[in-house]
Amino acid sequence: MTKILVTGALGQIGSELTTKLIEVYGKDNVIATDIKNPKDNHLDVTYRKLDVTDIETWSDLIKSNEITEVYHLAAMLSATAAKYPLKGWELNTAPLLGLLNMANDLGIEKIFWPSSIAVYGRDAVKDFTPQGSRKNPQSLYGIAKVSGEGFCELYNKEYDVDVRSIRYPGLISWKTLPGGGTTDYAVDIYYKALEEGYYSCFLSEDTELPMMYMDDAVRATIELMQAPKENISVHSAYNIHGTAFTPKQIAQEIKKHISNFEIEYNPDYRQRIADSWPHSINDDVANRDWGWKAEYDLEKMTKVMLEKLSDKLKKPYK
Ligand code: NAD
Ligand code: AKB
Repeated sequence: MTKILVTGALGQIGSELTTKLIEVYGKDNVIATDIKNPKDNHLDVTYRKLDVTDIETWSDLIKSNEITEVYHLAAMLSATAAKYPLKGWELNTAPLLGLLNMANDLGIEKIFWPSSIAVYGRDAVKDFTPQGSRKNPQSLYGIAKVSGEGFCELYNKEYDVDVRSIRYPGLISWKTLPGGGTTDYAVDIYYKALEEGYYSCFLSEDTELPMMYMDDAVRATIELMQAPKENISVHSAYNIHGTAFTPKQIAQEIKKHISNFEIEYNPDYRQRIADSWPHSINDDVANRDWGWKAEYDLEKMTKVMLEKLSDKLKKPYK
């Protein structure tokens, strides 16, 4: 019997991934946790307040609920981690190491932990970055993700912990707002296009970054976790490709639906982080090992984002 615990469940990915896990494994087999108070829980499932830096409470929760799979999503994203490096480092590294360290003793059969395209830095191949391209990130967040990937590889090789990971690109969704990332502009822009018809973008017009629609990201996560163990050849984290575009290209796509939409470019501190990341990702290895293939490109995603957000915000645009 699979019993799942999700950390950071009220965040951008957690909100949608937890809902999908409930659909796949049943409401009685999923526990959502986050540092937020129970009154902020919007998920229809058992919720426990948990700070993942408190390993003892985390371990008690896993033990008492006979948890077999942990999806560890709690983290600080790149832009916030650039502002609070010490806190970012502590949250993004030690809890993962703590979880891997207690996995075998607590009978955890599988762990999912997300990495990021931020592991690549200055010396990586920029276009369709291959799985094995050089990882010397220039952001604190990227350095923490490279360390996390190292922990996963170590605990898999030395202690046979079944931990699986994906290097998510920037994720785009309409249900929950992103929190403190460099790719957040690609969500904000849809809100502002509908609400104000204008967007001031914090990245320059030609900054190309790898991106993915949330439905693809959630599906990738479930497919990786359900893949047979013997198919998994990467124990650091898999590259996955969704789409890739610049602020100018997404603005042009939005203008096809909202013709008077206007954008200006006012790059800030996040530009340096974005400049150090790949433009697009090669995911041949994920495709070979567990059949990964994205379904959403910029055109299809823009159509869905505008339709869903227009309903949510009650801002008709047609
Ligand atoms: P998010 O910021 O939206 O959510 C993180 C959640 O963690 C929040 O709900 C927050 O309350 C919670 N949290 C913060 N500190 C905590 C603590 N000490 N204990 C428990 N919970 C705590 O982030 P997200 O976008 O959902 O990202 C989830 C994971 O995916 C992270 O590891 C992130 O690095 C990774 N990732 C995200 C993206 C993206 O575009 N969203 C891309 C690449 C990788
Ligand atoms: C961020 O911008 O920090 C995230 C990521 C790509 O890891 N969206």
